[in-house]
Amino acid sequence: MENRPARVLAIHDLSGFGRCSLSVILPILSAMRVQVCAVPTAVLSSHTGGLGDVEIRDLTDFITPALRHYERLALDFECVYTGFLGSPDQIVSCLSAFSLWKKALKVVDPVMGDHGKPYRTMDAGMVGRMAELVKGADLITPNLTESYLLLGKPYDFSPLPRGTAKSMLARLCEMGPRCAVITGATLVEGGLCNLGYDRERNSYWMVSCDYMPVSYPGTGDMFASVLVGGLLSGDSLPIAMARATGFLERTIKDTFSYSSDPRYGVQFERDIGALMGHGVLKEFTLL
Ligand code: PXL
Repeated sequence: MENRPARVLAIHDLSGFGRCSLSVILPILSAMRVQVCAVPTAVLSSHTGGLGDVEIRDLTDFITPALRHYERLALDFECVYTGFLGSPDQIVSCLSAFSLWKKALKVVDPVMGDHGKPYRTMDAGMVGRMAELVKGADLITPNLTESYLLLGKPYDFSPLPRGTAKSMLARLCEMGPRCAVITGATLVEGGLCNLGYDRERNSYWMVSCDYMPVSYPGTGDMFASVLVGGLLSGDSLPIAMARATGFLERTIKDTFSYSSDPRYGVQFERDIGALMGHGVLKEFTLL
């Protein structure tokens, strides 16, 4: 019997500075006793969120040959986890990873935008291709902006009534995945929270958190990584959501207290030990 930690194939970019994508996914999942096999889709000197001219090397032609290598090695992955993708070809490679590792938990973080706006690299064509990837996923983790993009609806800045939030979750799951988690939603009835839905159980969940008047890049990557780590360690969906929300709330508050440059990301290094024990679990409730 092969006794080893759970193994994740992580297809994301590597941004050197600014604490996002593989720079946070690798340490977080390792701290949660999960092995990460990183397939970088591009290497960037930093994230693209306001740090000036970024050096970028696209690695689209690396992804499929790397997957073939893992196939030759007959490697098993318990999870395939995709994030920021720069071109339709990269999405095709992610789809081939899904068909190579059919039994893996397929997690798609459909990174496309934030604060009501798509990122510069996201045109309508890419949004359509991302929807194809979402179709093949078991779990998706869009923020509110990405949820509206996937649903083809204009962004609405007003707080969501509970019923609207539930129908958005249900419609995201009608696109294909069994589970959807919408991050950073503001509810009329309950402030800032993360919302989840499991289509097979028809259960809706929410985890609330304190709002800080600041926005850091990479928080979606950090949230989805803790969520994946929790699920691979046996957490239920609401418990994994509570674990991820608790860790993000703790690290965001700590970072805000140091008044660092928000573009430098969340200072999770001091708190990462919390992921090795029982974590910073929040309360979860039914939505
Ligand atoms: O965290 C999302 C993300 C991933 N990768 C790159 C980014 C961003 C967000 O700005 O710029 C390169």
